[in-house]
Amino acid sequence: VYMALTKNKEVLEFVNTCAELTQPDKIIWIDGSANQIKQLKSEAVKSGELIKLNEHLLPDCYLHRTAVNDVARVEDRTFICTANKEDAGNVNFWLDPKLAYHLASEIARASMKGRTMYVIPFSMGVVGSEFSKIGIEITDSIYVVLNMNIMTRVGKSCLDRLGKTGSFTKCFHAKCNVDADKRYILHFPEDNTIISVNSAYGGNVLLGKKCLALRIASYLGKNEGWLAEHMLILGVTFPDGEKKYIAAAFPSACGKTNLAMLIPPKSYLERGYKIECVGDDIAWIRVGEDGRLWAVNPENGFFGVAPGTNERSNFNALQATKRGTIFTNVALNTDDMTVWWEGLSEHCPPNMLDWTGKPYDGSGTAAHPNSRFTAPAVNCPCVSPDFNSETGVPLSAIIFGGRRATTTPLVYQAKSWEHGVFIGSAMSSETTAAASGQTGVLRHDPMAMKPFAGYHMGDYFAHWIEIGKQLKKPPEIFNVNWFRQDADGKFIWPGFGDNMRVIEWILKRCGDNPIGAEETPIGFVPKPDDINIEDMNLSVDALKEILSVDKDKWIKEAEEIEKYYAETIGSRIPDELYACLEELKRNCKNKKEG
Ligand code: OXD
Ligand code: MN
Repeated sequence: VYMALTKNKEVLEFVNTCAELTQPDKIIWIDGSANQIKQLKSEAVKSGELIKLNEHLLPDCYLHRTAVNDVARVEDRTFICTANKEDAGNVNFWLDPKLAYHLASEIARASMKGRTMYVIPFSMGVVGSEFSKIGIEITDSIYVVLNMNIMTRVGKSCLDRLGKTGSFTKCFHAKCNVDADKRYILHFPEDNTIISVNSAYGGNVLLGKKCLALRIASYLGKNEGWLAEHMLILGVTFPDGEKKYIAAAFPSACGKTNLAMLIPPKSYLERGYKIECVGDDIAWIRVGEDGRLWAVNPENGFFGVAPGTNERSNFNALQATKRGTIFTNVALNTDDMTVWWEGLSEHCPPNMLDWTGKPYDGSGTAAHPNSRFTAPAVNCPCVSPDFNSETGVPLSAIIFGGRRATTTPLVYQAKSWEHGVFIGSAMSSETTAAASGQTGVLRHDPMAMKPFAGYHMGDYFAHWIEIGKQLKKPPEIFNVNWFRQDADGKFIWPGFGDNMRVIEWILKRCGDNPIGAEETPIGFVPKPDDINIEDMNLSVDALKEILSVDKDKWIKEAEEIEKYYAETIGSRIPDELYACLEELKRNCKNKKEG
């Protein structure tokens, strides 16, 4: 017996069906009140699911440890379940929907016996905005409730918004026994449904994030004429007060949170430049009535990678974690009940428990390489005043980027929208700890959406081409690579705040009077003089080196792209992209002969 917070029949049916299947002892509807959240936190501390941190130094902050087998997204256990296998595409794993529902039901059956089932009504985007989407997440994890409460807008207002008949994404999560062999992250785009079993790691279980706001939303976006992208959104204020916005796609753990919150170098601050953060991971993008692209961040918090975050690398993110934050799989300083991770300070303090809870003896890392903070966006000192804007912000530029030790220059610009889509489609990056599997392996990750496109990648490219046709003022499209290495394997470009120098060039290439650039076989590259390296520890030669385009390498790159198109993505790739590929090959050859 419980108090339902809604009269919406579909919601009630969903909740009842889940309860009948999983047989929880109790059902609690999350109303979003501060009181209820407080109660859940103290319950989680009692059960050991959360460890309360130093109230003075880190007010309202907690540490959570996952099972050791459950520390990252599991891409090989993540499925798109469409009626026709072809519609999921070759990049996604596919399961027959009937089979998938059956499999998940058998795994989840009676799994909440002796547990509480929570019903979380949540909104991706501002509650009530016509661009927002409502979801209902069922879960047996307090950790999920408390994280969703940071990452999304949660509570009764979402149900009120639905009313009696509104439709929503059905999100079901059961942690079961966290059995890695029975872990499934299932998406049913045609039914607007998500099922996640046997995990309790953020990316697999905070179903509003990757599952709804990217995989399901990308599918909805294709049908409804908009884009759901793995992109940060940042605003740049110029010394004269003008403001421009950029969205940027990078694979997981390649610095999206750092770029979104960057603090410009001193000389830029003195001239009056300012960066503000609209989002650090996801952008929902629409064509505005003015023929420009407009972007909103559907999330309400940051689920950021902890290692490497410090005062210098990302002061703003660190500040955001100082209150109301849940840390996952970081190390615990038992002297003062604060947290630590590699890179937070140069030396590891004594008396640490590692991320598994064992005394840290200096072997391995103290924090897991994919340890995270879940922090409310309002905590961030540079959060944009447009953060809650319903229309979002107009985009002047779109940036693609990845980790590439060689080949890809610091920055280059596409010649057209179609060419920009081609550049995004051809992205590759070295893998990171955000997903399980080997790190440092070069893999294709088109538009940083390889793990997140909820439908056929070829159709996804075609949708991008289609959107471009509707634009009167398309944003300029760029590719950046902060990760070029020298012969000794050291990064040449310092990155972080100095990336502002590249942002400055990018924005000078947008608008009505762009500055000049050098045309190369792959697109426009800055004239070395046009990248400001004043007060920087970088020689002109080093800058020239990372701006250089090696035609032999690009001939190989083009062959690699062609192979990827043919062998991995397969059919449905729009002709426009093949035309760009042919042009790239031609350019590399011509310039070589010439
Ligand atoms: C993330 C990811 O958590 O991309 O944002 O893995
Ligand atoms: Mn991400």
